[in-house]
Amino acid sequence: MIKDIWFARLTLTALAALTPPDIEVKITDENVEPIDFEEDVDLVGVTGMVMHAPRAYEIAQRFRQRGIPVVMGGPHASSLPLEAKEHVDAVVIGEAENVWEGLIEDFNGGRLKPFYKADDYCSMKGIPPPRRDLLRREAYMTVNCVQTTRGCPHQCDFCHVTHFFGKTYRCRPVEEVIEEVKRLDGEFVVFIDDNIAGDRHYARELFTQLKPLKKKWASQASMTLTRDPELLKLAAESGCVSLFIGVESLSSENLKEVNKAFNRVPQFEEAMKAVHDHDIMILAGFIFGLDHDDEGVFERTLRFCERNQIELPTFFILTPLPGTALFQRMESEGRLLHKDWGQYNGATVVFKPRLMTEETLQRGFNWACKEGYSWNSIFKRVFHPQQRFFTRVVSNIAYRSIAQRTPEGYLPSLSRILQKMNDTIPLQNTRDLIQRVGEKITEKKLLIGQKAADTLKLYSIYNERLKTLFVRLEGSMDRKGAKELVKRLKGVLNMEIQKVILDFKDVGAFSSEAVALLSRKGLLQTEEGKLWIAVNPPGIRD
Ligand code: B12
Ligand code: SF4
Repeated sequence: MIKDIWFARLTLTALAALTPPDIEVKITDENVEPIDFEEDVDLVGVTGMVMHAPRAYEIAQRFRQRGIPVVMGGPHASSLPLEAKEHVDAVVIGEAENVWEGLIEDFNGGRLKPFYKADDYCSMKGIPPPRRDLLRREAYMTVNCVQTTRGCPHQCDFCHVTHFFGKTYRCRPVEEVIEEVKRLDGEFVVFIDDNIAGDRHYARELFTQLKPLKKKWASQASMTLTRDPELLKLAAESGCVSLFIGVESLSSENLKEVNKAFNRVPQFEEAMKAVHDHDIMILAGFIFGLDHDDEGVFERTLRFCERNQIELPTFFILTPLPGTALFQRMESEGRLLHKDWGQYNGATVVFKPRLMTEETLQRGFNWACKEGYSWNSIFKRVFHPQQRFFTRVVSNIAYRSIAQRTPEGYLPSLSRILQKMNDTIPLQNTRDLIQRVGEKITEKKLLIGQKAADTLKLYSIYNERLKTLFVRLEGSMDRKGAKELVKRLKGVLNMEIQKVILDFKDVGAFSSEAVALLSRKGLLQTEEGKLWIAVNPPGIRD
């Protein structure tokens, strides 16, 4: 049987390990077993991410009805402690290491406080090994989950990690990690860090000391690791077999807007290749619905995954999690649809996207999940010469079984057209080009030096709400390029697009024939120094 739950979260096993040894602890992970609400217990602790909040409150209510006090901690309760407190007796805000023992003493003395928050982040030295013995081992692919660091040096607007851990990036002493890993059964370990290579020196030391243990491991890392050949090689030599990498978006504008510009789009293909060259499998995360995403994003992203043979693409719908900068922005812009936390699960639209409707985003996401794990797409992604072909196939089959539960989706009708509207047009004729300033250029070399180029690049983005296509042009335009542009525009104006705005600001040079053609078609106006024009139906003049 392929298990849905791949590995156990460390949360409750870590908490159990912090509990004084004379107290009996039982863990119930509702992902894999039902809760016994009649169980004879003195104190209940619940945890959960934002999407688990409604269920966590329900569980709390059931125990409190029996007079059993409930404590809640974890990402949701830490972001919204006042809300959580309405449902439980005490809330632990942030890490438990420095407060859990005190809380238990207070409980034993009958003076449980409403909130517990440590004055500082805990030391990573001497953290007791998690109580894996309390888990139903057979329910998980592995319980060998180990944490080596907490936090992340970056601060992406949509991510909860830096909000939770502050700007700290703390590392456990390498020898303690190694001791813990040595004691684990089996050869496979999951490092559940958010960014295992956030501190280069620490990662170097960790990987070096892992090498002799001959374990295989998986973890998460930011894209910066792909630009560090030495560290990547060391990771592979130390047993790294797969990495979850947050690629997030193929648009530099999107990445800049969410404070993730350290993901450099022009280097993505190279980055994926660098990881593959070390036989490391890639689980790549992509977010749909960012402010520069139009209807073309779903297909564009999936084709990128296929082209780069990304073994396990994972798609998420942008989700403003409470506590994040993204949440604040969306709330202040009035774009949150509701605060039904159960739907803040990364698979449901909970905000108003900028360039498409909620429905288009939801259906497009559903399409990408299903199509991404269609046999056709799996074949394109898994057949490559790197090692572990069998693992690639088996994990794709497992992901496919999850993806198939996604509701029906469809590829937005304009998707193909939008891809076409972004195809570069090569320059055919370099003679007779006139720079925008009016100077004639004859030398191609000069051309390139003068901001013109031997291609015409199109950056097209469609706003479904305004039914408007914005096309920014960059490079040089000869007659052939102008003709091709006219042809493509005629094609789009036949569709539901009502308006096209062309922006010629970045066209460094035009041929006189191109200017004549565009002017005749009513597409180019240069009056008042403006080099842009809006085209409205009935559209382009014949
Ligand atoms: C491993 C992991 C996963 C694994 C989970 C495996 C599993 N079987 O559940 C996988 C990869 C599957 C996963 C998936 C998802 N994850 Co995740 N995941 C993590 C990660 C990296 C580590 C979790 C962990 O074990 N931490 C180690 C323990 C020790 O820390 P902790 O849980 O925070 O617990 C400490 C305190 O919070 C506190 N505490 C916590 N609970 C309680 C309860 C009580 C009673 C008390 C007293 C204290 C307490 O005490 C602990 C010790 O200090 C965290 C990031 C992180 N660093 O925590 C993200 C994180 C939890 N995941 C997150 C998200 C969003 C998801 C997804 C929803 C992503 C998606 N859109 O699909 C899915 C949901 C999956 C699901 N169905 O539950 C977010 C949650 C944000 C939020 N505010 O809700 C986090 C914080 C990452 C992020 N980028 O923001 N995830
Ligand atoms: S790099 Fe990853 S873990 Fe770090 S802040 Fe950004 S999304 Fe979060």
